[in-house]
Amino acid sequence: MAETKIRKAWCFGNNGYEKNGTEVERLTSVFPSKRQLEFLSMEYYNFIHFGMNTITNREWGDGSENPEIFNPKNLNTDQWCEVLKKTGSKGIIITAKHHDGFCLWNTKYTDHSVMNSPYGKDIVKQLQKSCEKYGLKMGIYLSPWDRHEKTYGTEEYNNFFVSQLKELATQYGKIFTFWFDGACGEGKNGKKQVYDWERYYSVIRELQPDAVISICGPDVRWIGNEGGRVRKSEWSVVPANSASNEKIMRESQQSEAQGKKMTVIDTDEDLGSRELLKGFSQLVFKPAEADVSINYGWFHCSKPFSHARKKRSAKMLSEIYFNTVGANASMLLNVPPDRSGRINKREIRRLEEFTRLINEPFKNKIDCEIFAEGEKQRRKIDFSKSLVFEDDDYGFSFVLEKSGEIKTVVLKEELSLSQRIEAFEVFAEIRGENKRVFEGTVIGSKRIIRLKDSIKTKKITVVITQSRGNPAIKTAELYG
Ligand code: FUL
Repeated sequence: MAETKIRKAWCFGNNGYEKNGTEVERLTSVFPSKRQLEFLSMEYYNFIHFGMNTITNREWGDGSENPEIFNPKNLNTDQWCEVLKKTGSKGIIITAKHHDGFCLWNTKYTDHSVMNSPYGKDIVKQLQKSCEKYGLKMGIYLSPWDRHEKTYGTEEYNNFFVSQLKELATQYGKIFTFWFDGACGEGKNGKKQVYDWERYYSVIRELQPDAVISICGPDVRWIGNEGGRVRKSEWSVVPANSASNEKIMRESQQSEAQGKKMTVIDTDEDLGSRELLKGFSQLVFKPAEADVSINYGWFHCSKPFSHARKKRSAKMLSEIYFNTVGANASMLLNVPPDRSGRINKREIRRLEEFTRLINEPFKNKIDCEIFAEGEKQRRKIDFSKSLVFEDDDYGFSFVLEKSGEIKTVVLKEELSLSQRIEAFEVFAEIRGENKRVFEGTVIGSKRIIRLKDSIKTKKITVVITQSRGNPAIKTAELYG
């Protein structure tokens, strides 16, 4: 970190990697779809795990639960939306059906639903209305694995699943994601289902063309754990088979008890470096999403000493936010309502503190001039449109009117041109010398750089040291 000389590697040698050429063209011709870009702009949104398990204090029901026991007395989807909207959410994904097969909507295809419970109302419909009222998007978690449905394990189940999917895709307004869990994909209870994924996907593409299909789907990549961990470099251009449904199902939760252990990830694992991609002919754009729960369980648990009830602290959650949203991954935070049907004070307090912590670094935006720094020329820019580097540009700098304290730099890559940037460094001018204060790898949809020590400077320079073709920055901001 003691580096004081700006390394203009992108212009001179690109760390030994080709700047252009056929391989670079191959990699940079993998683009996000419009629906993926729209999804990426959400950054942070919530899961609501709610259903039969909330009543029985379980994480995985077995499908034999009697709908008679489902009667949340105070269920209020407006309250969910109010709490989540206030704490920064952009959308809510509801467990319309979890593995136990109990449906939260008015479905024609099974009796195992809210409509046959004493509660008797369509919860997905209520949530749709509340989301519209509070300006939130709605997403659907529909568990492929169904422990109640008799046809599970036969071809007939695919028809059943498609019928349910069609109901959800046509009667509940615009859906931003269909979230297909990989859990127990290999089947348990002696039944193995051959899922007709392609058929599910074509139904969604036809009925909800703007929705992304997540996890066991082509658009959003499960990060591979449920503890909010991300890799050192989270790539969005990856080999097609590194995110295949078979792999996801193998690595997903395999038993109720295993829920406790779903936090492991190899943070050095390489999913998208040039060395790796060279060996793969089929590449896809598949950005990462980290799903994590506010407690250690996914469903609200009212048993005092249960592991599932244990809290993740606001501080811990805010670090997960900076390491996901701030490092090219989306954050899907689960906030489960309690058995009365409301989000509990216990969760609300932590959410409020979490929001305070994640907003803290962005209170003081620094107004300054920005210059593209080239070997031959220096030109003023303003990010009203993206900065696409010229061949001799090595970076860009923020120039303050007078020396000020800098704590945070936020960068976004222009992903409509693919993910190009592989390495970058940040320098601060201190007593006339450029001192390297940060070095990183990917930028992607967003990179939040919290500088270790707050720095007093008049000039911050961001240098791109390695890139696949000319780097392209969408926005760059500085905070004190
Ligand atoms: C897992 C499921 O088994 C959990 O119950 C939860 O729904 C989580 C989001 O995905 O695979």
